[in-house]
Amino acid sequence: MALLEHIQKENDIKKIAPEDYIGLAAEIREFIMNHVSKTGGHLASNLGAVELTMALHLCLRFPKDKLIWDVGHQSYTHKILTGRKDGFSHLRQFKGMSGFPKPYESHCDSFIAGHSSTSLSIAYGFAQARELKGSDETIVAVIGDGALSGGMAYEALNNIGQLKSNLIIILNDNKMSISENVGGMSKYLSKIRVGDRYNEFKGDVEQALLSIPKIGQSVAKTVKRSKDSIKQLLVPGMLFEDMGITYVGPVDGHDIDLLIDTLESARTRNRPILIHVVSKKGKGYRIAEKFPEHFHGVEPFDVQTGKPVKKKEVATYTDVFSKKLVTLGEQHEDLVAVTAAMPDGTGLSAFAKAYPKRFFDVGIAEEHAVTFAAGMAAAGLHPVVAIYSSFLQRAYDQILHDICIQKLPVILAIDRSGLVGADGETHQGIFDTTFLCGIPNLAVMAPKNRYEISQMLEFAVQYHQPVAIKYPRGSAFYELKELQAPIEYGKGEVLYEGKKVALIPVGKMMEEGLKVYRRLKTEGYNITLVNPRFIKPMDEELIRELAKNHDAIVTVEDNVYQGGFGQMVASFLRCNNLKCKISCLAIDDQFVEHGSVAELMEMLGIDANTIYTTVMGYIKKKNKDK
Ligand SMILES: Cc1ncc(C[n+]2csc(CCOP(=O)(O)OP(=O)(O)O)c2C)c(N)n1
Repeated sequence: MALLEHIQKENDIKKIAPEDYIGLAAEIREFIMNHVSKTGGHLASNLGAVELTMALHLCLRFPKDKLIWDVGHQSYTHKILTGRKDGFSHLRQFKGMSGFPKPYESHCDSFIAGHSSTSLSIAYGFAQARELKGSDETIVAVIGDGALSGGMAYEALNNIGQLKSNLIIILNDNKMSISENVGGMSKYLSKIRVGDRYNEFKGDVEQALLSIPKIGQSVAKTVKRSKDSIKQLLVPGMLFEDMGITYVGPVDGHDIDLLIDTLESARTRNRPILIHVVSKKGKGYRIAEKFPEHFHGVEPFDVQTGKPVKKKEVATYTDVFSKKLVTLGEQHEDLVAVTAAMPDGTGLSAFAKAYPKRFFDVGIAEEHAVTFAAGMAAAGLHPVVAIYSSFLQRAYDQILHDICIQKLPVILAIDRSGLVGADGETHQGIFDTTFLCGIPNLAVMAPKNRYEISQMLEFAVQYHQPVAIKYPRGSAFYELKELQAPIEYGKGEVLYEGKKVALIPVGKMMEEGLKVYRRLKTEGYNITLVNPRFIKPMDEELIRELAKNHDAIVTVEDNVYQGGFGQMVASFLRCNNLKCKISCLAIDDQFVEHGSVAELMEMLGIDANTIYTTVMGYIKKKNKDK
């Protein structure tokens, strides 16, 4: 790592001799491989963006210039070049370095990212601020071809075209989202990729004409005037140019010299420029180049074989959902499935394989996915939209306005609900109860274990109205198999009837709740354990009963307290003058950074120990009162 040793902070890369650039790129790749294979993280996108990031760092002045990453998962080289090499030994771990850009981590990170398709709006914001302040920083947004499938990117392009000053958009096109990219824009880009390099050609023609004595200049002028028609001939489509954004490219994303030249020249133009960079996802690691979708985000793996170090032990909730949906698809021909660029992550690829005509990947377009599903539902189909909880946040109005007002039969399968761990604050699914439960006509459920997610899906198919099933990342709880009472709309289930305290853990928190129930039992205390099943509508009759027969209710959830299940129960007790005491264990008003789920639960006070102490507090108090 001889060259990397010279890089301790931003701009140090400028001291590296140009003949060493290729060597430095190789060292960076090795560094990323070594660390990500141990800690896990985003691999393929980072390997593909090494030369591009180096070129950006060679041309930009940090921290003055602003580099805005879309999604931010490809920013590892940027972290290495801005003095954060040491952070990689604790990448994405509790209290360690984040896997995404964070301004509080470095003054070279301009903006927090994690969700897709935001970079162009942010860059436009920075550009307008620069104009108002009269400053002269260079502003660059790096957006992938996958992220360009998100609607916000087009909304921003629509504005950026009007800009009268410099703004550089790097379109890092590796032909992949997490899976193969989809849609018209993707096809459009592939056409450009195989087309001629328009910009070079334009320059050549002008130069050649100008060199003709006497008539050269006037012919060149005429040609310039008819620029558009020439472009129409040479560029297969002119979407960006027509929007007012100069298109440059395609440029080889692994040719540092060419990237530097292109960037330097783009910086001098007083207008928005889009540089179309073509790169290879997974570049330099053969297995990742071959299977980029498997190496997008990885757990620790063996570099030689590419296989995960830890064997997957039990089925995840996603696996169970995936399998059950295929079975239901066979019985219900109106069932269709929609993903927003996550066919593997959401487990919908199995459905896609079984019923290709009834499966739709819309790209990174959650808002569109939901409204598209609403359209299909209005036309008589029964769509299941599987989206991660944190990404569904951006489709709030679509759920409300397009599904729920009309009571359309759409099943929202909300994966990664609750704490997700290493991806951190942008990805924690800890707000879904809050943002969903205020919407009329929507039922919201959370399964206690792997058997119940299947039951809930069956229920949702029969129910034929708007319904959300939220379930967590990771292994599906397999205990309590014997308790499989049929699902009844709006009804919770009492798992074990006891005294004094009623413990109500929501969904995944049942794992912790059951531990506490069993521990207390061995200590001679018999409490009541309840599975709410429906967060909305809440089983008011059951809560009333529990309040009557217990001294205290303890709710537990991996959602924020504000607008959470506990707050709804507490408010119900209060509004109905029910005298039972209540403790709501939930996430206090905060964003939750990265760490393992177990560490985070402990930190947030929703783990078995905290539940035990809370319940014990009521048991002891009652004994003392006697
Ligand atoms: C709103 C949103 N939906 C989904 C995701 C999950 N996601 C992370 S990266 C990614 C693919 C991005 O593809 P691209 O922009 O081409 O970047 P690449 O990884 O290919 O470099 C997806 C779908 C996300 N981060 N944000």
